[in-house]
Amino acid sequence: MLSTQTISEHASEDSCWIIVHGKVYDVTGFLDEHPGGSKIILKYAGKDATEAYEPIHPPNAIIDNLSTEKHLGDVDPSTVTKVVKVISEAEKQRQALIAKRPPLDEILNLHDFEAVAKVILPDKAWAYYSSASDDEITIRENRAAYQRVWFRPRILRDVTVVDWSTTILGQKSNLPVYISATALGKLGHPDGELNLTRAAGKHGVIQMIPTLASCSFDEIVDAALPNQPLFLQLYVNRDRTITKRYVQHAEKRGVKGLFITVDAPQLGRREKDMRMKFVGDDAGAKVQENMSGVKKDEGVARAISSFIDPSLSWKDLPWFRSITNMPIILKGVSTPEDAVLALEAGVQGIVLSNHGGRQLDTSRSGLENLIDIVNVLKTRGPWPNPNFSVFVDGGVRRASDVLKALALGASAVGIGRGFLYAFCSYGEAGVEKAFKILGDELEMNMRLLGARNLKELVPEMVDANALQAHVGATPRDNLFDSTYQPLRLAEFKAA
Ligand code: PPY
Repeated sequence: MLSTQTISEHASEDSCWIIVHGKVYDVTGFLDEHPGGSKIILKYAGKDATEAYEPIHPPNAIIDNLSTEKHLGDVDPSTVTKVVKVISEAEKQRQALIAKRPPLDEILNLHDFEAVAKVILPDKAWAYYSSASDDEITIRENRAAYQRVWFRPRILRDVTVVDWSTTILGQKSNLPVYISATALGKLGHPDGELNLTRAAGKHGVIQMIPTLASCSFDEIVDAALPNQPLFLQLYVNRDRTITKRYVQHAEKRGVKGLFITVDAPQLGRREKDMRMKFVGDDAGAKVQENMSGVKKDEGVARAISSFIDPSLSWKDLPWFRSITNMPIILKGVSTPEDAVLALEAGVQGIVLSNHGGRQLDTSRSGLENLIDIVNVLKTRGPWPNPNFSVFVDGGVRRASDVLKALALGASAVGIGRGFLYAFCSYGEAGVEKAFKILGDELEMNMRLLGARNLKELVPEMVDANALQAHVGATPRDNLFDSTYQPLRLAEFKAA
C-alpha cells in the first residue's frame, strides 16, 4: 500500500504517478504515448486523477495500456485526507434544474431533448457535444438543406396499415434510422452509451458503437441482447496492430458492420469546445501557462485525437478487407468521385456525412450530396444496389427528414446528436421516447405521403429542385434556431 505522501513525491515528468479508482500507476513512460498528450496527465501527477479520467476513458483503458509492473498497488486509505467535496454553486443550480425538467410526457419532438440538454448539461459537455467547426455554417446547413426539399404526396391509397421497418446491411431494423456514433457519452450521463444500447435492444434499433465511447466496447456489447445487431465506428490508429486487434475483437463479438471514419485526418477546430477550457478550468490554464512549450488547451476533442492516423488512404482498404469479413462502410464521403472510388474498391457502402458539421466547415450537406452521388451510382450498376448501401447523416431531427433522404435514394439515415441529447436529458427512457416519437412521426408522414412501406417511397414524392440552389428563401427553422447557441467572440478580461 502506498501513502498519498509517497505518491505526491512523484509529480514530475521524470517520475509521474497517478491514482485512478484507488490504484496507483506509474505513467512516466506513457506520458509521450498518451493519445491526449502528456500535459493533461501531468496536471494530475502525484494526485488522484479519477474524476478527470472517468468521463473520457473506458474503465479498463489504463489497465490495458500499462504493463503490469507499472501497476504499483493500492493507495493506503488511512493516508487519504477525506476531502468533503464542495459542490459548486453552478452544480447546485444544475441539479435544481434537473429536478425541474419537463416531464417526459411533454417532450414532443427531438428538438425538445436538445433544449433540455442545453440547460441541464455541464457547460463543458454541452460545449463539446454542440460544437461544430469554424463558423458553424455546415452544422446549420445540415438542417436547412432538409427545408429546401418539399413533399409531393399521393392520395387515396388506403393507408390503414403503414410499415417503416427495413433491413440495414442485412440486419433487421424497426426504424429506417440507426444510432450514429457520438463520443464521450459519460460527459452527459453517468451510464453513457449504455443508455443507447439498452433502449436500442428493446426497440429493435441498431447502434453504432463509437471508438471513443466512454464505456468500454465490451461493456456495451455485454449490455446488448443476445442477437441485438451492433455496428462499430472506427478511428484508425497510427499503430495498425491496435486497430487490427480492435476490429477482429469486434467481429468476434458479433458486430455486424465496420464504419471507418474517413473525414477526420485532423480534427476540426471547434471553437465552443476550445473556448470553454479558458473559461471553466483555471487550474488547468495555470498549469499550462507555467509549463514551457506547452500549447494552450485545445478543448476536449482535440486533446484526445492525436492517435488518429492522417496517413489513411485508399491503399489501406485491401488491408481492412484482409482482416475482417464484416461489411466495410466509409463514413464521411461527400463527392461522386469518392463514391465511385469506394464502389470500385469493393466496400459495402458509404455514409454521406460531414461529421455533424464538426470537420470541414462550409462543406455541403449529406442530403445535397446524395443527389449527385445517386445519379452517378445509377450509371455504375444496379440501383438500388443490394451490395452497396448509401447512408446519410447530419441534421436529422424529424421523420420527415428521414423520408426525404430515403425518397432521394438513401438506404437508411443516421442520427447522432438527436439520440445523444435524448439520453443526456432523460437517460434510457429518453432514447425510448425518441424512438417512439420517430415512429409516430413516420406513421403520420407516410400516411399523408401515400407510402405504405419504404418501397413505395419513391423520388417522385419529393421536389428537390431547390436543394442544390444555395439561394432564395429558406423558412426559418424556429425550434432548431432556439436551441442553436451562437458563437462568442474573444472576451476582454474583467477589470
Ligand atoms: C468528434 O468529436 O467529432 C468525434 O468524432 C470524436 C472525437 C473525440 C475526440 C477526439 C477525436 C474524435
